[in-house]
Amino acid sequence: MPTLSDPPGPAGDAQPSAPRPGGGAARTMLWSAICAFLVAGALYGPLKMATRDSGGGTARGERVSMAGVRFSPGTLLVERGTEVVFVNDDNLPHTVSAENGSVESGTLKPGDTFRLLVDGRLDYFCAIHPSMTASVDILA
Ligand SMILES: [Cu+2]
Repeated sequence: MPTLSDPPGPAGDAQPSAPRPGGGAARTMLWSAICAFLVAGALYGPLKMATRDSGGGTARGERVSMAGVRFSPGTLLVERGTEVVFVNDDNLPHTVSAENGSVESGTLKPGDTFRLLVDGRLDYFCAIHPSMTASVDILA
C-alpha cells in the first residue's frame, strides 16, 4: 500500500499557504487590469475624439457622409471615374451642389443617397447650409 500515503501529503500542505496570499495576488492583478483599462481609455479616448474633430479631413474612398451639418471627409480622394455615394446620415436635409453649378443633387432627406460619377475635381456645398463645403479630388 505505498500509494495511499502519497496523495494526502501535498494536499495538506497546500491549505495553509494558499488562502490569503493567493486572494491578495488575484486582487492586485484585478486592479492592474482595471488601471490598464482606464489608462488605455484615457489615451485612446482623446485620440479618437481628435480624429472625429478633424471629420473635415482628407480620406480615400467612395463615400461621403453628411452628419452634424458637415460633409465628411471634407476632402475625398478618388480615382478618376469613381462613383461616389453621398449619404445623408444627418437628421436635416442637405444638398450636394457644385460650386460651378455642374452638379445639383436636389434636396436629400435624412437617409437619402446621391450617386455621382466623378471625372474631375468637384468643389461643392450644401445649398441649405452654405457653410457646409467640401471637395472631391482626383488622385494623381
Ligand atoms: Cu445642409
